[in-house]
Amino acid sequence: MSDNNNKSDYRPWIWIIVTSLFITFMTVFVLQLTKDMVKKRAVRKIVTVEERLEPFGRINLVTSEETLSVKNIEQPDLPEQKEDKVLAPAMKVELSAGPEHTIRMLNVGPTGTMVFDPAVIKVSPGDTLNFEVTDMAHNSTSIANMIPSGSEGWVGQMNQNFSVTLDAEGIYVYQCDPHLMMAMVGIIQVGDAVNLEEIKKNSENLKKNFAMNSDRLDSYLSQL
Ligand SMILES: [Cu+2]
Repeated sequence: MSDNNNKSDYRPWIWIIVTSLFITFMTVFVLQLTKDMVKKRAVRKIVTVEERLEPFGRINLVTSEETLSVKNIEQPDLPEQKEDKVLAPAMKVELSAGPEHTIRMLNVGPTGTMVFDPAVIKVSPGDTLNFEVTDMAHNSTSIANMIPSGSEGWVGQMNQNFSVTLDAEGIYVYQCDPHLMMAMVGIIQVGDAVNLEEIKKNSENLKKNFAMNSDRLDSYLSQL
């Protein structure tokens, strides 16, 4: 009798343990299922242009003996990026009227993402170019071997409007330092394109810095 009593004393405990195990198992199962669903949703989430194009990397201008060369420093692995659409067949750029011209720095512009606008401009010797930081995190720096010989070029500070007056005739190619990898470059032609051949030659080297929009510079040059 006492044996039977002892046995029946254990029964509720066995049930409690079995039930607890079952509840634990079900909870883990449901949690895992929810996690998977959330994961699948996150993958499907649409990534905005801004999220894709957050500034990354860092470009420094390094002075060598005679020329400045452009180098990438600590270039991170790039996320998969969509290329901008290839531009329509190039229209030749017209001479801009007046002694002053504004070039805006944009995250999204008429010719793509991370662009100067206008990206290609033709002006007269002695004209002034006003760089305007319409969007943040941009600057404009001339590229040493891609401006007319004898010209000093310029180095614009980040997030600051500034002006440059260009007297020497020829083509000036400039870049936005943080977005060179995305081919954020621009071209100013002052008077005649006397250094076009040299610019075309040196553009091959510059293009090595582009991780995307690699045809952008050629497209700009074809407008001259
Ligand atoms: Cu920029």
